[in-house]
Amino acid sequence: MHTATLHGAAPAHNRRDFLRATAATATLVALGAPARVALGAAPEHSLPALPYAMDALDPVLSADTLGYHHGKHHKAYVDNLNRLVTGTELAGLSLEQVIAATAGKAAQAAVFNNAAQVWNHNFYWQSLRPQGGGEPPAELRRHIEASFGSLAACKKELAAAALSQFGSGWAWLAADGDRLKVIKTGNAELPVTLGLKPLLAIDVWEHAYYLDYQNRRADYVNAVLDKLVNWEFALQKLG
Ligand code: MN3
Repeated sequence: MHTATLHGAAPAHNRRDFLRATAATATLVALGAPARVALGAAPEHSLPALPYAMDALDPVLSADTLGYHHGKHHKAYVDNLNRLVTGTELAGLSLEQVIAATAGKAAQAAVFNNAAQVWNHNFYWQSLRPQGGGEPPAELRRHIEASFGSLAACKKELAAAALSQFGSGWAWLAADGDRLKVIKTGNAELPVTLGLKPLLAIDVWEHAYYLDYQNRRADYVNAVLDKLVNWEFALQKLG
């Protein structure tokens, strides 16, 4: 009797789910949203592989943190962006073009946020490297000393920006013409929309450090600056 009840209940439950799913699909079609990517079409934007092994930044950042951060968070931004641009006038544009076309437009906030977060994470992974930190190359050090007085002052300003960013966001080393400066941005905002050239990014969203450092953002930021930051990449970006 018990088994019969379960068997009897299951189809009704499935039918309800089916009706709900059908109604949702009908709503999407009515709104003109693409139900799925056209058959055979490659997604517009892709998730770049990490520039090092998943465990290469351990113990500063664990393989667990990189697995979630790259494989779930970064990937979700890529997937959301592809879903949002497919079938729109933004399809076929490069990531940078999508960001430029949507920045500051309230109606395009979802596209901008996902596109900018894809770009920011692409940049963040390159801002780190195994056995990073330490001394910048001489040419970058000269620029740092001219702008901040010393490497220590530059790192202190980067840490202060990362710690004082209220809620989710980013701390950046950026170039404003010949001058280097430290800025912080909220959520997905990025230096290029402010007319600055980004050199290094530090992700201060909680997903970047919570598995390894819980609420200790300062420990995460200082460990990144001392042990992972990729000064060679910053010099390359300075050009
Ligand atoms: Mn992140």
